[in-house]
Amino acid sequence: MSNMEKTVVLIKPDALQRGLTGEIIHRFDRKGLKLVGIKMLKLTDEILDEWYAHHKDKSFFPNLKNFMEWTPIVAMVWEGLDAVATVRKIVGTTKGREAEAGSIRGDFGMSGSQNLIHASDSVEAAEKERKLIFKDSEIFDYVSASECLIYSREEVES
Ligand code: FUP
Repeated sequence: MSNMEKTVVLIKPDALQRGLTGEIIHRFDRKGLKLVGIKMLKLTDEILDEWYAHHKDKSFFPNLKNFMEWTPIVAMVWEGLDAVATVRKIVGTTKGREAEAGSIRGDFGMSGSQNLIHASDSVEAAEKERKLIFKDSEIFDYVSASECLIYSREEVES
């Protein structure tokens, strides 16, 4: 199916501590994205060094790692047409106080470092991130009963 993508979302420690886990999952659910994987885990230095390899020389990197290891996180894989860009739009730009109202960061956050949520920024990043957290057997392939309400036939069959 064209542009059917999987993307990775992390509910970060600040969102977990603030009781926003359900609210965040609800937003992706209501949008019409399909949940194909979910687990709770504690991130490690090994995972974060790979995950944020492109940030490893930045001054904020040590604090970022500390923050991400503060509590367990909730990791999810969501599937949908153009899911990577769609989820980034729902998440909002990095700094909460500048993020669009209506986005998760725009509605619930003020910080640019404690910013509630992570979402893959490309299909390639999504694949890399998925493999760092999920086994293949933890990603589910199933038919969504609501797919015919969410997409036209042409959109999913083209
Ligand atoms: P995003 O894709 O919006 O999550 O943002 P980036 O990939 O640019 O940054 C990844 C994470 O690094 C952010 F979610 C928070 C952290 N960060 C900081 O702590 N300080 C900064 O100046 C920039 C990013």
